[in-house]
Amino acid sequence: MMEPARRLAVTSHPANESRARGFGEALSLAKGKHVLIALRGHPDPDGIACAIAQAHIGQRLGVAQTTISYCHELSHRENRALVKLLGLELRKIKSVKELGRVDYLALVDAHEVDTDLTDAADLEVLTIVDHHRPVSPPKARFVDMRLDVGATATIFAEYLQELCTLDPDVEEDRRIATAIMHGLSTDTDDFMLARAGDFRAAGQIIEVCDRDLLQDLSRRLIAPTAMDVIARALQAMVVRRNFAMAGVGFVSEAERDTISQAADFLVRREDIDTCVVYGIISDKYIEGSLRTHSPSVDPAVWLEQAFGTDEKGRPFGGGRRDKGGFRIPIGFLGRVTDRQQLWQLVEHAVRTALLRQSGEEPTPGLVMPPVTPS
Ligand SMILES: [Mn+2]
Repeated sequence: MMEPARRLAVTSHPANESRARGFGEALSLAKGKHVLIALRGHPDPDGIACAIAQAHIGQRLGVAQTTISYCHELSHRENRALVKLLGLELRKIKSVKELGRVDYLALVDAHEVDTDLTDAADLEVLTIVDHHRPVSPPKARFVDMRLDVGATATIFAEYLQELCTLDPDVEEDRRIATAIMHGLSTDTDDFMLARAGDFRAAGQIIEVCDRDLLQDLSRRLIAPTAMDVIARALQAMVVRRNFAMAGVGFVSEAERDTISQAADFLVRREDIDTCVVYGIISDKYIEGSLRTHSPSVDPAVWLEQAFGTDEKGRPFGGGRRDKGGFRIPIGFLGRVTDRQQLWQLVEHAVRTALLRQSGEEPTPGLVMPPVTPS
């Protein structure tokens, strides 16, 4: 019993110290050089936080310049808020050549260069720090891949601890700590999925965080388009016992994830445990999201029972634990020019399927609230 207790008191393990040292040694190779941290995909808080932590450590170790780049849209509202609140300068590039001379590449929260970033092939990858399972063996001077952490930010919290301890009295240090904490909490679903190492890292970093800024960052912003879809969902919502459903009409491809955001919102209603929000995406598909707290609803099974399978036997829907989604092509019907009529057809079919599945017989005269096609 004594052994675990004693181990808990130790804040850094020898193995971690040497990994931090290895990382520091690799960065020292770039003394006086220009390092490009190329974020992969749509940058998320974990990747962004790790990039600024690496830039900070690099600066301490004599790296002349660190550029943080990305090549896909900074899509999520929260990520734009993060960049804005932290006053970050991220460069959106398609080719490394846009940056002039770059000496080394570095990857954080990823182990491969984004396939959409061109002219990166000739550059040496200096460091790779990531927590995703590698598809191919990562190649770099220094590699730290850990599958037992919930966020790459956890690894950087350790590096910071070993290589340049953050000072709560320095504004810049507080911003970095706050970003790391935010990356940690978003990647671990607010610590629900966090592992021991993530909690240790959070414990180390919390005293340096700017609590006000952290609160601003975690205030989940809602895009106007999402709010609009949520409003439509509220207006159209039909509640039957503990089940709610809402058809939101036409939604563009770019705004498809507003449907799941609306479902996230509706399921919080006190008197229900399961909800489905659906709409027509780009006149091509009926798409919907299911959210449930019910112990008896398995989203994948529930959706398959409601909507069945396509001609190849693949279910239209899938899911896990407390969420699911479905997508049904509307094919030829998409050509209907009267959108109001098309929506009514879809609305009727989906409602009938959902009510049957939720154990209710559809009422013939079910009111269909008007839905403004967007
Ligand atoms: Mn991550």
